[in-house]
Amino acid sequence: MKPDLFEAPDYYNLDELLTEEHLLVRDAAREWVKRDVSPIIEEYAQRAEFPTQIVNGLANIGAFGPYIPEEYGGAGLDYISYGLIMQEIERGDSGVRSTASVQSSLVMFPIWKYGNEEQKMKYLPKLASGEWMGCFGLTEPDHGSNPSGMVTNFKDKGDHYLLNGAKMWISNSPIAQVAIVWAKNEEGRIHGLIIEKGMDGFSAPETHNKWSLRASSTGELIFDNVKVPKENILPNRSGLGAPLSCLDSARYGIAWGAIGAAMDCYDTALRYSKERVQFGKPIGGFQLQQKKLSEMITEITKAQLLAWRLGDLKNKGKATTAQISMAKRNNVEMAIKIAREARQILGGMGISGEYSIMRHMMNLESVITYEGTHDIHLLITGLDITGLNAFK
Ligand code: TGC
Ligand code: FAD
Repeated sequence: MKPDLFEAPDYYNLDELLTEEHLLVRDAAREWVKRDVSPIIEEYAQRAEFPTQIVNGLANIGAFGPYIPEEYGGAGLDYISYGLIMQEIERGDSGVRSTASVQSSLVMFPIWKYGNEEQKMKYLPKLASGEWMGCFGLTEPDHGSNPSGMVTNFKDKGDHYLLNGAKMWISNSPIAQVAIVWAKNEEGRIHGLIIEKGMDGFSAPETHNKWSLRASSTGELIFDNVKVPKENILPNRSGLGAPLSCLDSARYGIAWGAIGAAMDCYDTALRYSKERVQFGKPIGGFQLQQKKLSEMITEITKAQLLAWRLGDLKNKGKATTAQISMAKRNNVEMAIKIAREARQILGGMGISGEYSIMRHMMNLESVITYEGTHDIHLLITGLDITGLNAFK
């Protein structure tokens, strides 16, 4: 892979909206990605392998639980810092950002928000340091966009719960020591259970043959009469709203992360367009290529503004689910379109692993589907503005 020459675009001087702490956090993540992710990521993606050696680095830059209080091992940062970290990591690779999103928003967040003090002290510091990895099991083979129909269930057996069912498409599951699993009790009420690797009847086989997020480990979660200690239930919230609130936090991070992937594609294409000569001049001098590049920087700038304002609202506790949906949907689509255009600017070289663009493009095909598909987010906006529910 070519050396990482990334220069971040900031067309509207948005750095002026960031605090000194935001800039420090962002720059540390940026440097780490340049040093420890860019040189190795293409090779791991080609081999379809998660680079486990980057886990410590992710912990060191605060990517595991950026907004979790320091007393639980988190970084105690605000939501704009969290977003900036996700942006920088996804600039390197969406699969690496996935690992961080899941650990922070889908594993640490529910334990922090819905767990008791013993659970927080037992799990959060280990997850923050990367000593343990976690995963989040909501999606099932027959219930993706409609998780309320889930069939994974647990029965009260007196001194323990008995868990049965299966989850699929679970990021990090093959490498995780801990799984937050959403399952129905005998009354059909959804609860979160903390499942640990090694429990009898629990397995997490890896999913192979992905063309997307190849450097991220994805798998299933299979529960065959798993005896779950009663202290492993998350006591402080039940119902579908519990997992959906975790998704709010992860979708927020993706809205920022996708900007990173787009910035990397734009920056690569811009540099290439100034160096690649055809018909006696750099291709960046042709109007058709300038149109592509100008539209890219315009869309990136709009996405940056959307993310910043969303972060501002989130810091004030005012960001709504529908606002988060809009930003996730817009920014991922923006990134995928930019990846496609950037690939064309590189001509044949665009499909080569020498450059990051094709990897970003393939990764973004998952990002536009997971954490709520593009269509589902449109319908969340539709419900919010009309008051009419297209899901019922
Ligand atoms: P609905 O009737 O709307 O809601 C059910 C209950 O939940 C409450 N609620 C929320 N609570 C907190 N936060 C939110 N964001 C909430 N949204 C809804 C709601 O008030 C209600 O409460 P109550 O008390 O009345 O019961 O639910 P629905 O069944 O109609 O579904 C709505 C829909 C379709 C929007 C939702 O199911 C949905 O978002 N579906 C998409 C599923 C999804 O995004 N799955 C993601 C799986 S995880 C993943 O992809 C990880 S990828 C990780 C990575 O690698 O980065
Ligand atoms: P479906 O729900 O079957 O949707 C198929 C199509 O139908 C989509 O285009 C959808 O938009 C459309 N559709 C569905 N319902 C409607 C409707 N009401 N109106 C209009 N159109 C509709 N899940 C987890 O729980 N944890 C994870 O860690 C996780 N990681 C993932 C990692 C990867 C790489 C991938 C690909 C997925 C991951 N997922 C995870 C699952 C992901 O959240 C689901 O794939 C996603 O929610 C969509 O579900 P589905 O694939 O079953 O598609």
